[in-house]
Amino acid sequence: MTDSIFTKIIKREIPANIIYEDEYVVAFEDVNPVAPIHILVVPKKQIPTMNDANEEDTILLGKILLTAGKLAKQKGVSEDGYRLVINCNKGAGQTVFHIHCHLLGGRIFNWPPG
Ligand code: DGP
Repeated sequence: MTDSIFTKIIKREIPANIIYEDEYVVAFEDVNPVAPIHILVVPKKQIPTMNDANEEDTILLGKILLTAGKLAKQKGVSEDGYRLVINCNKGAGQTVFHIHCHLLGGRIFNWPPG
């Protein structure tokens, strides 16, 4: 598998505003923000889509969500509310084929999404 753009960010081969890192995940600001807070939480393991995740990724998937929740608190949006989004495949708008969770906050979000 060739390195995704996110793996290149994780390896510091291309720049990003990295705000969190541990042994499982990296979080950085989205280059194209659609909300005042728009952070991507990305597993270090390069899994292309949610369709490719399996039982062995259970802890990793939990780490992604827990990290997003902690960052929401840290960024001060946890009480007002925030949205976590994982797009799977082109029909859902996925453009980078390395699983990632969008943390969106700082504005009102409609439901259902467009
Ligand atoms: P998705 O559509 O769910 O695959 O979201 C991909 C997001 O990744 C999109 O909001 C823009 C962001 N993105 C793409 N390339 C880069 C990059 O090189 N750096 C950063 N920081 N974000 C990127």
